[in-house]
Order: sequence, then C-alpha cells, then structure tokens
Amino acid sequence: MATAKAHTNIALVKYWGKKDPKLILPQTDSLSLTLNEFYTTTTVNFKSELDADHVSIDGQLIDKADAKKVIHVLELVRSMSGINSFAEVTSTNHVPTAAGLASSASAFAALAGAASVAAGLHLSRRDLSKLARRGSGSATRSIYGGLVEWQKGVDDASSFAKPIAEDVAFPIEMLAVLINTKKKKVSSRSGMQLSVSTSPYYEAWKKVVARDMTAIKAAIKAKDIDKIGHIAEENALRMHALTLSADPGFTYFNGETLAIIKTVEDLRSHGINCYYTMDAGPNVKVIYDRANRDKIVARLADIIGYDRLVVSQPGPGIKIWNE
Ligand code: 2P0
Repeated sequence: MATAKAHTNIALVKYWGKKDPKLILPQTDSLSLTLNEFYTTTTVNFKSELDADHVSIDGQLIDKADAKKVIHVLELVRSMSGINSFAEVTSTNHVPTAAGLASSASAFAALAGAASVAAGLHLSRRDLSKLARRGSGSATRSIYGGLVEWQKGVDDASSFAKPIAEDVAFPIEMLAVLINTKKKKVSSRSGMQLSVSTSPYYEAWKKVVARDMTAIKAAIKAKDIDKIGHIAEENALRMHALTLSADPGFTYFNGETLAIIKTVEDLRSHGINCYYTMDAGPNVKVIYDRANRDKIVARLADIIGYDRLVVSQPGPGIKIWNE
C-alpha cells in the first residue's frame, strides 16, 4: 500500500494533439509550470481478496466505465511488477475537477506514483513520467516541480518529461480565475483529436510550438517573466484557434473568459504587466511577477469576486510514501 501526492501543472506551451492515441505520444513538445495550490493525493492498495479494481474519487465510488483510464494504468503496473491482485484506489483532488484546471495531470501522476510503489516497483522519475503519460498526457509533466518540458519523443521509451528548473529562482506567480468549475462539454481527449484530424491549421501549429519551445527556454534562462508570459499568451490563443477551426468548430471560452482576457489587456495597457492562458475549459490563468500581484488581484476581484481567485506559487514534484 502506498500514497502519492502530485501537483497539477499549467502548460505555457500547450500539448494539443496525439500522434499515437494508444501510447499517448504527442504531436509536439510542451512546457509547463507545476502549481503549489492544486494537487491530488492517491492511495493504492493491492489486495488478494478483491474481485475487481475499486476506484473512489473524492469519496465517490466510480463505475467501471468511468474508471477505464485508471484501470488501464493499474494493468500496466500489474504487467510490469507481476502482481495479479486487484487494487483499491482512493483519490482526493484538491483541484476543481474537469474544469480545465488539469485535474487529470495531478491525478494520473499521483496514481502512477502510488500504484508503482504499492506494487513494489521502484521506478526512476523518468520511468514514472512515462507511466503517468499512459494515463493522461499532461500527467507526464506533473512528476516534476517548477518548469517542466515534455519531450514528444518517437516511441514509448523516448516520450517523457524533463525538469527545466525545479526550483524556480525568479518571482513568477500564477493566478487561477475560477469561472466555471462544472464538468466541461468537450473532453480534451476528443477535442484535441478533432483538431488534429480536421483543423486546416494543424501543420502551422506544429511549427508554432517548435518556435515557442526554443523562445520560452531562452526566456526562462534569462528569468524574463514578461517574455515568458507573452509567449504563453500567444501560444494559448493559437491552441484555441485549433478548436475554432475544427469541423465542427467549438470553443472552451465563455463570456466571462473574454471579460477576464480584456481586463488583463487593460491592466497591461496601464503598465501592470500580466498575461493570460486558458486550457480545455473557460477558466483563465494569469501569469505575472509577484510584485504586481496586489494590483492584479484587486482589479480582477472587482469583476469576479475574491472567492473565485486563487494565487499559486510554483509547486514541487511528486512525493510517494509507503503506508
Ligand atoms: C496541456 N491540455 O498541455 C493541454 C493544454 C489542455 C490544454 O493536456 O487525452 O487531459 O488525457 O492526454 O492531458 C489536457 O489534456 O489529455 C491538456 P489526454 P489531457 O496541459
């Protein structure tokens, strides 16, 4: 029996499309910031007396169909370790689930960590990252803290995350604006697949990501928060152009998303530098130098209220312990 705690991450250069949906090999590299405030804690116990895997999330027992991705990771761990028993999985999300705050990133990273140690495996962080990837792409990056790159690779062995700066030595901060924490209509999995197969802009997106990866790594090296924020904002808009340009087209934005984008642009035009990014949901994440925090929070609170704003520092990598 083992427990793992993994933090979620928000991509600054996004992953939006698979080359191999079965192995979850992405079309492009991506780069993220792990967040301290949002995490998942998961306990896995392999028990010989069980006749099936039992998965409970936030106190609710999940039926077999919904637990499919979790069972898939457990199957991989069973084949790697030689264990035959079914498992009891108990998971608690300290993340608003399925609202584009990447709960699957922290959830599958924590599952990979807890299941592998519970099964007696002692995987390197690289191998843990590969195992987490088989549950959900963004989970690949949640094994590490701080700024993390997922190199796309060409096969299972070469597609894993690498830390760029686990301890972030400059005052970057991220503010999550919680617009709608209800479950989203288009899952990332189906949304990105539709973009790959129908957006006429997909080839251009691959070029954008290659260029942005080089530029953001140089900006990180230079500790240039404005440059990091600008690259992240442009990259997010181009990712969302892939949803609008799919057939049928769709968007994760709603009216409040646009209102927050406009407010960030207004703050910037008044000399308070901050930048936005959005994922597979309407929430907005704002990137800034912590010296600007109070002004940004005060202005956004006028629009949406303090209770829907969560400030987060960069967070740590996975922790795993035996129970
Ligand atoms: C990312 N997102 O890079 C991108 C940006 C959302 C927008 O990774 O199908 O839950 O499980 O691999 O990782 C969300 O998609 O999708 C995601 P799967 P995942 O963070």
